[in-house]
Amino acid sequence: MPLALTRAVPPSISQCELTHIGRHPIDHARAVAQHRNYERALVAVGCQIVAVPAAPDLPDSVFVEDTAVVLDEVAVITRPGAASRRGETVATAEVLAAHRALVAIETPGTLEGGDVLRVGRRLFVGASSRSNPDGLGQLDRHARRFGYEVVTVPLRGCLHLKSAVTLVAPDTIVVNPAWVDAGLLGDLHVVEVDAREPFAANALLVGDRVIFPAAHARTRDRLAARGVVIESVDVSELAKAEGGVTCCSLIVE
Ligand code: CIR
Repeated sequence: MPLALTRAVPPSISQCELTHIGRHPIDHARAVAQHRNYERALVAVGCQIVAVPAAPDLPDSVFVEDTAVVLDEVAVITRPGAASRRGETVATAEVLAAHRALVAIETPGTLEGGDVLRVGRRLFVGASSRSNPDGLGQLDRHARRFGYEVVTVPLRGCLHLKSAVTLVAPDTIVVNPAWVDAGLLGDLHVVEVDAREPFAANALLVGDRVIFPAAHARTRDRLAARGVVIESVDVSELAKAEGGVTCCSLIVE
């Protein structure tokens, strides 16, 4: 059974980092309720939840995905590009130490897990404002030992690679073509987001099911038409913090 590491929505979430969207009030209680439903969806797709101890004073700590890249053989603890997020990694490392050998991205490298998309033995890594060439180089050295190839992917206008593209089946991606060139990810089936739903390219594949935001109904219909089985979740409050469905968990297969 895969584990899903999650971390509570902190009361300080309104002070979160924002890069490409404007600031709107976040209802903490509503965000907590949505996060609980998200955890239920993780259980529904077969995960066992493991809680990373809460960090009330770290505004983005719910977005646990960014703190590590978990491979079958090793977990790479990141060094987030956002300085306000660097304190988040210690607790993730402590939890992951029970499940994987650990290595870490060291200064001056930066890397955030939201930039890393694994497709088989290839790790596509977004050249975002959060993940710098030194960080990508360190990931390459760590992952290469286990036979992974690291491929840098240019982005335009979005936070992370997984804002722009994610897997919805082992051979199929959902992509926002305005933010990334899907052709750079190799020979995969491509489902484009509806142009009115730019944030709909962030989907969380677990086993053969996909956790997907309820807000993006048009893209959801496109995915369903391709046979993708969807577990719908309302994550509207977390979206105001520029987070999506991959960001709120770290899946340990
Ligand atoms: C940030 O800007 O770091 C957070 N407010 C959102 C992080 C979202 N994480 C992700 O896409 N993996």
